[in-house]
Formats: sequence, structure tokens, C-alpha cells
Amino acid sequence: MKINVCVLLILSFFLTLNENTASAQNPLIMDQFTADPSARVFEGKVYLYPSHDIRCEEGKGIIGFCMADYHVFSSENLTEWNDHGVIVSQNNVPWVDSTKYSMWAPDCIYRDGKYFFYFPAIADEKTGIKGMGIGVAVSDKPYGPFKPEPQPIAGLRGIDPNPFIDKDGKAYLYIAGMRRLSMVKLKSNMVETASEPVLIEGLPKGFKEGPYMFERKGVYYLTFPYVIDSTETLAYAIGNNPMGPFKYTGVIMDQSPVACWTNHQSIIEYKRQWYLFYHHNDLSPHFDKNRSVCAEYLFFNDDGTIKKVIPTLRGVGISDAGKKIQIDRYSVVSENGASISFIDTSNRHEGWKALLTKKDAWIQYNEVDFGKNLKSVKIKASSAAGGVADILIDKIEGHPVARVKIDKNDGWKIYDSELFEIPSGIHNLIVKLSVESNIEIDWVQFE
Ligand code: FUB
Repeated sequence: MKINVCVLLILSFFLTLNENTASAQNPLIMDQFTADPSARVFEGKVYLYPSHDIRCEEGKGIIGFCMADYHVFSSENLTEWNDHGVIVSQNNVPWVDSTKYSMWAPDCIYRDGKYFFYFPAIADEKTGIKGMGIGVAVSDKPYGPFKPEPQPIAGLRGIDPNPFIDKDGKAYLYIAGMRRLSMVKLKSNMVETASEPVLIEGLPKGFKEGPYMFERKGVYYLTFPYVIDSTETLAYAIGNNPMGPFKYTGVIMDQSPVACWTNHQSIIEYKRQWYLFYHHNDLSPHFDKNRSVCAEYLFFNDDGTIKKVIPTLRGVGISDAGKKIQIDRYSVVSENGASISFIDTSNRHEGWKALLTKKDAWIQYNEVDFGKNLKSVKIKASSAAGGVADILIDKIEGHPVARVKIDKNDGWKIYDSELFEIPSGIHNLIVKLSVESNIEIDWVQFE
């Protein structure tokens, strides 16, 4: 009897875990808006500490941003993200004005058995602090529970706190405010400053925020959103120690192709690959204060400079063929007859669909792990005219490994077909319309 209760408890734990796990390309999180992603590698996984945009009632929030709390997400494969829920809210930090919805860009760092979560917010008038203070919440685990310190860090005002611990154990906090970046030393308790904040010199003039520092091969990279033209690019400067001086080095990502005014970055190395995390407003194309976090591979040149990163829909990670593959997050498409659109413009969180509207139009989704022993393929599709979708592996002009007939219908249905050839290992998946017609595809899955 005791064993049965235990088994049930363990089962329900895994079921709850699965409920909160969503598979994703770009954007990474579909069921809510997320921005300002601070990614960290803790306990062998990637933890993502973004801010959380919401839609606000008229008059709430600051300059259009409305942010009441923070969630934390984690992933081992970067294609499935587990939402651990709210870790800090404007309602549970004693010094924060809980009517202001001002929980802007956060970050987190590990030291001596504890996780320190830093966040900016408008202080309650009663504290006597004017403007944005910088708070810290502390936990034994990267996913919480986090206990907020009763007061913000003394002597600090600003936004976008970014903690950094150098190889010699010295700790620093980079912050933004008044369009520029500053740095302050932290005591080893990580909740008090060990110096006055100093302005970081040597950076180009113009709007800068969102500092994020990382070190690679003895080079210190100070990265930041920076307005060169009309919206934020992601740029960086390098130095040979965390306090600078820094030399402006260039742009990591151009300004948003979809006119999201802000961007905000973090850069990590995970399993010997470097990644850039950033945000655009994919799920809210007409309101850029409701943003969504994305990720891309990042590479360095031999001289240590960063290769420019181009935003993609496909994002990062290897997708499991046995799970629903959202091919609308494509890697490449044919020049004609292939496009994407929202499944439901009244609820964009439902995601996108792929449209193939011409014979031989195709859509390619790279890096799918087909494992072994797959037998069939399923497609969720709809077609007003009926059509045939060929499933190809790696070569657009190759032999299809399956041919899925889509009926003439006016709604979504799941169609399946046996595989004539069984792919195994990692390949690029191609779906091609093999007749003159039009079809819409939500996802593809192998069994
Ligand atoms: O998310 C609110 C603010 O927008 C952040 O603090 C900035 O970095 C910008 O992304």
C-alpha cells in the first residue's frame, strides 16, 4: 500500500512537470510574453530568467511596459522548456510599490551554495527611495523558492542589473540608467556593494542599457543594447578585466527586422556551444511592449570578435521526430508558394501554420533526430482543395520517404502515412506540396 502511494506521488510529480513543459523554437515560450532573457547554466541545465510582459489596463505600468512578476524556465535540450512558475512578484517584495508593474529586466548568479536573483523595480514611496531600486532574492535552488531581501541594495538606483563573478572570486554588478552603463563592486555576500557605482567609460555615445558581461579566453565582453539608428541593436565592447577600460568592438545583432524597439541579450556557453538569447515581439506584432524571448547559435572569429548573429525562426537545438515539429519555424523555404501565418489572430499564443500554395513549394526544418525504428508520419493539416504532401529527408529533389494525402476539407484533421524508407539519426526534414493545390500544416510528427 505504502509503495503504491509512493508510485502515485512520483507519477503525479512527473505529470505536473510535463504539463509545464512546452516544446519550442523561436520564440522559446509560447503561452506568455517574456523579455530580457538572462540565461545561466546551473546544475547542468540552462535556466532562463526573463522579465514577464503582460497586457495592462490603461494607465498601469511605465512607458507602456507592464510587468508584475518573474517566472523561471529551464531546459536540458533547448527545445523543451519547463516553466517553474512565479519566483518573485511585486506583491511579495516588501520595498516594491505593488501598484507600479515595474519588474524590469532581471538576472541570477550562483555563489557559495546560494542563487542570487537581481531585479529592478519602483520602490514604495514609504521607503523614501526615489525611482528604481535594485532588489535581490535568494534561494538554495535555481528555480526557487526565492526569498526577497527586505530592502533594495543600499546606494543603488537603475535598471537591468547584471551580476558577474570573475575567476578570482571578485563580484561585480553592472547596471543601466540615464541612457548609460555603470559598474559597482559587490561584497562576497552578494547583497551589499563594496564600492561606489562608476560610469563605464570608453563606450560610444547614444542610448545604451541591458549590460551583460561574460568572459572567454581572458577577454571580458561587455554586451549591451545600443541605439545606432532608430531601435536597439545588440553591441559589445571588450576589455582585459571586468572593470575596463572597454573598447567598442561592434554589433552582435542588427536592430529588429520587425521593429521591436527594445532588445536585450545574454550569452552563455552550454555543452561546448555558445548561444545568444534575445527578444523580439513575434507574438505581438502590433505592440512591441509584449515581447518574446528567442535563442540563436553564436560563434567567434579566430581573433575573439563575435560573428554577427542573424535572427531565425528555427532557433536552436535538435528536435525529436517523435514530438510535434512546428515546421512553420522553418530553416529555409522555397522562393515561391511557401509562407507562414498565425493559426488564430485572436489568440496568437496558438502559434503559426505553414502554407504551401503551389506545386513543388516546400518548407525545410533542419536538425530533426529521427532516432531508429520509426514507422509512420502524421500531419495536422487542412486544405480547401485537397492535396498531397511529400515528406523528404535532406534533399528537396530526392525521393519522398512518405506521401500524405490530405482530403478536400474545411478544417484541421490529422492525416497519416507509412514510411517507405526509415530515416535514422539527425537529418533535415522537408515537406513539399506535390500537386497544384494548397495546403496548410500545423505540425508534423513521426511514430
Ligand atoms: O523590459 C523593460 C526594459 O526594456 C528593460 O529593462 C530594458 O532592458 C528593455 O528591454
